[in-house]
Amino acid sequence: MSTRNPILPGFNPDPSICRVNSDYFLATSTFEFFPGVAIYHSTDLVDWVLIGHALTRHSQLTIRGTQPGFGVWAPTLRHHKGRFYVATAIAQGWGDQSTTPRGFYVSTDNIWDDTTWTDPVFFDVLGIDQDLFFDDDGRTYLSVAKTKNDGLPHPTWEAIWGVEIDLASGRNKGSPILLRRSTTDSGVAEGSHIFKRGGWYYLCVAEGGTEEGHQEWIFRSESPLGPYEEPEAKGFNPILYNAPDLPIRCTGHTDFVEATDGQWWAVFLGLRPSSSSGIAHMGRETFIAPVEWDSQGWPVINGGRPVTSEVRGLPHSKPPGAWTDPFSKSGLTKGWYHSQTPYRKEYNTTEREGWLALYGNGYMIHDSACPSMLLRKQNSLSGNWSVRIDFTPSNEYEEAGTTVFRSKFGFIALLLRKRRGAPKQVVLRWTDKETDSYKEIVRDLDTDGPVDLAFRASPNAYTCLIKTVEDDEYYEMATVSSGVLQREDKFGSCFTGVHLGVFAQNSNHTSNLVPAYFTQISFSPAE
Ligand code: 6LW
Repeated sequence: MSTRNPILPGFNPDPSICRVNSDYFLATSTFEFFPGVAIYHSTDLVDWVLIGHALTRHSQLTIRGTQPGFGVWAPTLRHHKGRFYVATAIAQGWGDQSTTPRGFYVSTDNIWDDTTWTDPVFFDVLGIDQDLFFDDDGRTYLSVAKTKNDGLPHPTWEAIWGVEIDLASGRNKGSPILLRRSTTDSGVAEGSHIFKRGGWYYLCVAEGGTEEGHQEWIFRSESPLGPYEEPEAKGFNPILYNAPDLPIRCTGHTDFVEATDGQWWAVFLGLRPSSSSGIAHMGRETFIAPVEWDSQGWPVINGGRPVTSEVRGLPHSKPPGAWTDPFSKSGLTKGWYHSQTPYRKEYNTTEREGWLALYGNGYMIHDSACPSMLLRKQNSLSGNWSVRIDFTPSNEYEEAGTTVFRSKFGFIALLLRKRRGAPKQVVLRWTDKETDSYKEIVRDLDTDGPVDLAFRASPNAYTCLIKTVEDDEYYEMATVSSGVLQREDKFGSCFTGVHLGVFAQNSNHTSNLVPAYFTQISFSPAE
């Protein structure tokens, strides 16, 4: 029996997993997107359903003007005495040590209801990738990646520190203790998780940086705060590493879970770069591999072999199905994101039956605050995304359309606008790294009625299409390389993944007078 990796295709980095009886829950990081920390559920580790988010309110997550690649970083998801805990941090950007994130946890006794997560309880130790470990004796430990106090503008997360905390207040109960300082060339140690098996406390650490050197190391101790030792066998670490010439690479940032049948599994992130553009525009996705324990009690991931798309020992996975949102009056289906925390709700599904009404605000999709844009993670490299739009701009500043959106540095937009004294136009606009600006193709439209806009996605490019409702065939505006979706010169360019979405915007820094209406928004995977 085999299943296909990744188990969570599309933008799903930094997975953290826990099991409650026969239910598995998995959290992934969401960066500058809102709501924050995606939570998935599965009963077989193969088919996962998004059940909600841990950070859905301004009091939990306010990110505005946050640069791409910052925002909500790696979470840890744990279950303890009937409550679920998500620990994470919000990275605001590089600057100096004063911008080091202050981590926190939120908790709930009902993971199925987003509204029940508490407000943040902040920790004392600054850092990233907060991990909570609940020991059998009732004590709680925080482990966290810290930087060197060297004042560099780009701090290196170089060591994992641990401390016992008071769970209710989040406060330290002692001084933090160094658990592991990276010995890899990159000097990076992050993404720690502590778990217990057979009397040993295990500490797993993501080392080598998140790009090509990414790998996972394991240590163990008789006590949660160490000292942690390495396996005696030389070269046992890293326990997970895929070389940069493999189709799946940058594997690491692992969390472990014991299944109901006693089999252990590792979940971790990885990249699948396209053969022609060389970039992985889907971003860091969630993968799984079986874990065996050797005679000395050390974990061996995937039999010590590199991770591939085939996973032995799990039921067959269903490929992602076709998706659409009926836009019922009760609201949107789960899985829509904003870029950044919205100032107010700019959409409704009530004013026109079966349609989404989107009111453009004064931010454009290339701005860093919260544009009026609704996004979904693209969950298959190939597929067809289409939307029907009904939009009659009331002036030349108002625009609305659909987008392939990685970040303000990398997007493709297919939009409608009106020029003074001229007919309505369709504009294909995309980011151009050479000029640090945009490229455009413009075409006049001879209809005032609704039109269909579509992207045909392949692993290497997006074909951008338009047709009127009466036309049978789409007209091809152009095919744009997926390479435009990544700016290697920008920090964290591989941290996030691509979305498909709709937007309305105004180039005169004010809100639109009329809404853009959307219906029949759908994505049909073709892999
Ligand atoms: C994550 C950290 C990392 O918190 O990137 O490169 C951050 N390493 O482990 C975002 O995924």
